[in-house]
Amino acid sequence: MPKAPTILIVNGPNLNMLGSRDPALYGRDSLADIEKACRRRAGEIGLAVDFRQSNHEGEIVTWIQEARGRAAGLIINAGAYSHSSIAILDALQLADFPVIEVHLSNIFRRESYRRHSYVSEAARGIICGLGSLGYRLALDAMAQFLKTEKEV
Ligand code: CA2
Repeated sequence: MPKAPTILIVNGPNLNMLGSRDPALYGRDSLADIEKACRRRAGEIGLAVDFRQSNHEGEIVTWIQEARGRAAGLIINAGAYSHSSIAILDALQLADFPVIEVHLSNIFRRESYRRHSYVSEAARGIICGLGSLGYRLALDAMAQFLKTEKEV
C-alpha cells in the first residue's frame, strides 16, 4: 500500500488554551479534540496528519522550513502571528506544497488589527469563522488539490 501523504497542521500561540475560555468566540473543542477529529477525517480520505502547536514564532518558522520535501500540504492557524509575522510569511513563500489558512473565528468580524493576515498572502485558500469544522474542511480541500495536481 502506498504511504498516505502527510499534511502538516500547525497551530500558533495560545491555541493550546482552547476549550478553557471564550467558547462563544472559539468553540468548546480543545486542541486535542480538534487533533482527534483531524486524524479521523484524514484517515477517511487517505491522508496522514502531523499535528503541532507552538507559542514560539521561530519554532513555527523552523517547522515550515523542515516540511519542504516532506509534507504534501500545510494547514496553518498561526493565531495572533497571522497578523504580525513577516517571518512566517517568508517561510510560507518558500513552501513547495499547498498552504491553507484556517481561523476558528471570523477574523473579518473582529477588531481591525485582526482583519489583515500575512499568512493569507501565501495561502491557496482561507477558511474562517466555522470553528473546528474549518480544519476538517481544509483537509477535504487539501485532498482534492492533491488528487487534481496528481492528475495534471
Ligand atoms: O480565530 C482564530 O483561530 C485565531 O487565529 C485565534 C487567535 C487570534 O489571535 C486570531 O486573531 C484568530 C487566538 C487564539 C487564542 O486562543 C484562545 C483560546 C482560549 C482562550 C483564549 C484564547
